[in-house]
Amino acid sequence: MNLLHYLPHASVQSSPTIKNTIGVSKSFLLLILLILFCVRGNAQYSSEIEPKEKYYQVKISLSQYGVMAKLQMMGILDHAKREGNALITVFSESELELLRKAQIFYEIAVEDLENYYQQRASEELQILNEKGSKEFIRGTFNQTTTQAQSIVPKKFRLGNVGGFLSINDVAAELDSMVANYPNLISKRRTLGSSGESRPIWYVELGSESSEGKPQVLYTAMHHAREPGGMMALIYFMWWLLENYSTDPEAKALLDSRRMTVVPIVNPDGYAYNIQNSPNGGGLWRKNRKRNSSNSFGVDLNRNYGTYDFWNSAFGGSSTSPSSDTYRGTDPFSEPETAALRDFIAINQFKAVLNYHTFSNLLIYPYGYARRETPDAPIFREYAKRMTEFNGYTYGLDIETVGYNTRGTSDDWMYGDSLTKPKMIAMTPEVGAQSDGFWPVPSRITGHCQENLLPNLFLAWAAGPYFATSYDYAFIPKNTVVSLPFTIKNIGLESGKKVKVSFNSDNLGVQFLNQTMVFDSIGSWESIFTDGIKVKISSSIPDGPMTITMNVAQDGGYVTSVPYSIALVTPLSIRDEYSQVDFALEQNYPNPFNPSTIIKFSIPSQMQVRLEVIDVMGRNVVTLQNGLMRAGSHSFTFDGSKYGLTSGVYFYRLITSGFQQTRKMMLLK
Ligand code: 0X9
Ligand code: ZN
Repeated sequence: MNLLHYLPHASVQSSPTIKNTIGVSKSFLLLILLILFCVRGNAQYSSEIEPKEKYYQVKISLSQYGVMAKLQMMGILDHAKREGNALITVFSESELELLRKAQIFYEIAVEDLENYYQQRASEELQILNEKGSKEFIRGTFNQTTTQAQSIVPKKFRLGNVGGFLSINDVAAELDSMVANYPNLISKRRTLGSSGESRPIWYVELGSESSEGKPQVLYTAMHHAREPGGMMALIYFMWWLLENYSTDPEAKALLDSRRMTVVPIVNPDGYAYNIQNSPNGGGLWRKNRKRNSSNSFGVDLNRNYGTYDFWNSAFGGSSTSPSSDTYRGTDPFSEPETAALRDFIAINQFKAVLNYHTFSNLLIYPYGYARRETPDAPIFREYAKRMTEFNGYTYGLDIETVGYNTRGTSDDWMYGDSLTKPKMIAMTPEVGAQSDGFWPVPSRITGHCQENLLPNLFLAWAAGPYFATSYDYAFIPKNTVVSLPFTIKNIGLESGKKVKVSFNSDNLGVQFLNQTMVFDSIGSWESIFTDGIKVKISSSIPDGPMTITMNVAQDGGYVTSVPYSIALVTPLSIRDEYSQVDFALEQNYPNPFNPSTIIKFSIPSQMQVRLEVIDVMGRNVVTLQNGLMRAGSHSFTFDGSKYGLTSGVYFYRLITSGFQQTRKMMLLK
């Protein structure tokens, strides 16, 4: 990487204008203009005539009566952040005009945001160049789970647009991936053309054996001023490719998933920004469609169908062509969104991430309404896992960005189940509030790193993917006990022959059976079992200890989770005269409705825990947890108290000398 590349151009060359062409006759000029106009082919797209928009960071006081509702209905919010009783957001000059018309008062926080970004980046580049430090530019971010995940791919590089790769750079990167790893990535292909006839590229990652395997889609740059998402995807691709031969996770993913990447959905807007601001900082958001009213651009993330989403009564996009969130004349009126729609129709994507920047968020549908989807449990679970390490805030639009949005990619990709299969669609917003649209170069790599795990996770989730859980238990030594656990397929496809195994490198741990194979576990199905039997030698001291639970995922990748237990010495002095032994009886009646009796006996006074759990292994109620006298005991379990549905439940007795689980059935 050559740091000189990052130096801002010494002087920005001004393009030749009519003024420079002194001495040429007027009619000749007109002719040239006419030719230029026709050669362009598409009169709807023309960037020459329009004066460049100016962008401001604006502060709007929310103490103005009804201002939030007004803004929402105008649909012009795109990057709003609440700070105390004010809203900080980015508006163009045209949008400030709309605010004035609507009599909304605002304060200007940053006068020329584009200039602010450029200054900031060039100052850092200046320092970096003096220091000659490469490491700094690469940034560091180590909140990843595996060793391999924490290492920046060798081939990953920054570009010249304020540290971001240009359109040509992206093409070169994709082609270089293909040249280096021809068996792991398809050639750079085109899924459609932009309004100004630029190709919208995609590549497909996956080894030969991934043919026909679950498909997942990644896109970036619906918005021209948000190159951070594109960088995160280029980084992700290099990571997979470079680690295929050494890292089991990279290998398993490339062998068992098909990952399609569309790095630049809106090439016209990005080209426009690069043309106007070659060193980064350009703030154009939309595509470059010439609207009939002589303004430019449609917000591609407000232009998706269905009609009902696009036209939602809750607002969330603008009908003013000059607004940055202009929705266009119809759903899919734009060639870029139409191309993605058609591309999705001929594929079978299970899940998708549509990258945006910024605010450290992970957003899921619906955007058009203030409510979650029927798949809220899936979205929540995924978002929770995907943000576990990067700490992004997740939720609905209104819970994250704070406004609702209509006509977004996610609502259509998820919610239109008539024209294509349902996709689990989410939007990461990369980078902190202070990074803004054009983070300084030293921050870019960190942003890519912090989104690697979410990218990997979603690829896993597109197929079968298993998570295990258990309840922390105390178990006696020198006794055969069963280890209860739950295995849940949190992936979007069912899995076959799923192997779970336990191991410990402690010689005092003796497994009677170490492995269980589950023939088939459907998507989102979970199975509770206590089928693993273990005996722990009394030579191991009392206290907490960990054994490892391993799940063989798709492609042979093994995920391991620690299973923690507390070891206790079984009561050695049994009450010699005790008439009773340990026993947990079958409940009566069974099946039951709504209540049943659970009886057990213990030979001496001891700590006892008796609990009811559901098939997912979740605790329904702990009926007893404490010291009890020797003899038999009986508890009534009343299912109606816990709002239970009909089905199988378990009750479990755990004491320092004995442990057993039994099944019972609630039949309503
Ligand atoms: O407003 C947008 O389009 C996105 N924010 S941005 O600042 N990058 O423009 C957020 C849209 C997210 N909505 C859903 N994915 N539902
Ligand atoms: Zn965006």
